[in-house]
Amino acid sequence: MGSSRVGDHEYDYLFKIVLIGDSGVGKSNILSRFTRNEFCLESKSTIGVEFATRTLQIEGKTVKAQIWDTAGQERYRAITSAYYRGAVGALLVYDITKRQTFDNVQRWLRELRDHADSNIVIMMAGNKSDLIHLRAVPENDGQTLAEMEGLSFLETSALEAYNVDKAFQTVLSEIYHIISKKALAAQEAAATTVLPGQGTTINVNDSSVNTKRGCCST
Ligand SMILES: Nc1nc2c(ncn2[C@@H]2O[C@H](COP(=O)(O)OP(=O)(O)OP(=O)(O)O)[C@@H](O)[C@H]2O)c(=O)[nH]1
Ligand SMILES: [Mg+2]
Repeated sequence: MGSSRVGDHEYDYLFKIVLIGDSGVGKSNILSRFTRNEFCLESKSTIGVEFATRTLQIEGKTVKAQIWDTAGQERYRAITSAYYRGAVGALLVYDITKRQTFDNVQRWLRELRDHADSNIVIMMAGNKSDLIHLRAVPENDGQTLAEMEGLSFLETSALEAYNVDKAFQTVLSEIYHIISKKALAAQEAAATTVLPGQGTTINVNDSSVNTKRGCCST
């Protein structure tokens, strides 16, 4: 399948990824670290929905990751169905210094089950791994839960830029593998059933989105 052209950028695939998790776990800083290599110690709670993109190479393909971010706090959250629509990956973040944010992971998984595609690829991230002296969730607890729920898992630090790229790269590679397998299956089906093959481009509707940016902006 050929490349798509959007603006000046060429890419083979566009994948929408959503950030979820309790308020204050570091979702917006993970996003700014990954897309702009920025970190902000005094960031404010997100209001509404923001997104940012980064294009990278996955197994020789140009993949544009479009990452959506919203507030963890219920009252600030954008309408959930629109947020999850078209998402092929999710980064479910908790804070290793706040047990409650880990206990709430199950709630976020339920929300994904209710609103997102059932094949969505999920990475759980235990963020703020730099705050070792304040640790309230052992890494092993994260690992165990991830295995139980069939999720990928990494501890990350947006502050130290630790495992942030790896977390996204892992999700994007996994999505790419699923998509390319599907494309292959579709090709095989087309060869045997005379039906036209299925496309492989993942499109997301990016209208009605607030794209406010900037560290520590009010
Ligand atoms: N030490 C440390 N602090 C972090 C890290 N990531 C984020 N923070 C801090 O945690 C606070 C909350 O970070 P945000 O990125 O705004 O959290 P959020 O999940 O987007 O919060 P909501 O938008 O309210 O849902 C800020 O003060 C950040 O500086 C990290 O890896 N290490
Ligand atoms: Mg935020």
